[in-house]
Amino acid sequence: MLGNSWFICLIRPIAWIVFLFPIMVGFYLGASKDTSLVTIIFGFGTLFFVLCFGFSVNALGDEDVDIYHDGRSKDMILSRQPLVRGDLSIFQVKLLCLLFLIGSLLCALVVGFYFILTIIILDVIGYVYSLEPFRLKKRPIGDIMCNALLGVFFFLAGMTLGNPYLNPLFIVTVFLMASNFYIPTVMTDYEFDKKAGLRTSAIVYGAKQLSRVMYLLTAIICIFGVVLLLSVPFEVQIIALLMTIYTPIFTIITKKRLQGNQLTLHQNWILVPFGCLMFVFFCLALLKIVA
Ligand code: GPP
Ligand code: MG
Repeated sequence: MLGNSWFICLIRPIAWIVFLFPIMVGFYLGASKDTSLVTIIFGFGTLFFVLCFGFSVNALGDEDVDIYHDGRSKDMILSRQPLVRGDLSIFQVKLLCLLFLIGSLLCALVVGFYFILTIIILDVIGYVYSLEPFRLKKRPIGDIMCNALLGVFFFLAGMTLGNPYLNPLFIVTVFLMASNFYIPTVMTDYEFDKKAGLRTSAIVYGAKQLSRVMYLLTAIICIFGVVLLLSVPFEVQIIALLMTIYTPIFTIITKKRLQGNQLTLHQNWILVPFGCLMFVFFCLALLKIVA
């Protein structure tokens, strides 16, 4: 069955939704009549390889943690990853990672300079987040920073497929939003990461501190959202409005589902809204291109 194939379990396309959302928002903002079909095909081809690379190196680095996972709050039961089950050897996964990396760089060459730059940065963050000697996912703050930067650079990658709209306040808001949406995912991993002996932000600071950070981030995001609503073009206002409405809802739900240091939050609180919105923004981008 496709859903259980080793390839799908390695690359985890359902989990990509988290990153496809900022990509589509960026793609929508940058899209214009000048965006060519070749750019779209090679641009999305590149992003496919980057996502394959990021998730494969993550599987490579996380074998020690994934072995404990039972499916909670994730797109799949991670203990069924091909490396954990022995369907693939470490050498085979390393080889696939190398192919994905080369694929991402070659496809990006067709698109343009700024796009290549964002892709190199994304590949580097994917590597340092998951693999030793860096493995920033096991360092407090490092885990949040990497994911927040992934959110920003996936957004910029989507946008550099067309004409970049570089509003510093908007980019900072994307960064803060990505941080706010990542924090609960590190809280849901608390039990497995602790068993594996990792020192993530959730383990070092505890859920109470991180919830306070989420409240602070939410307040700042809402303030910036209102400033953006009052100062940016209509197409950016739509995004600012969505950010300002959904961020506090998400933060309150997270707080309600917290018991001690363990958060039980269904993955669909992120995957469903992000999945629907990414589809809407993709369609809106195509409309801008063909209209
Ligand atoms: C999942 O991380 C993987 C990533 C955030 C890396 C993606 C990188 C790219 C360049 C696409 P995780 O280990 O925190 O979560 P999980 O436990 O789901 O593997
Ligand atoms: Mg992992």
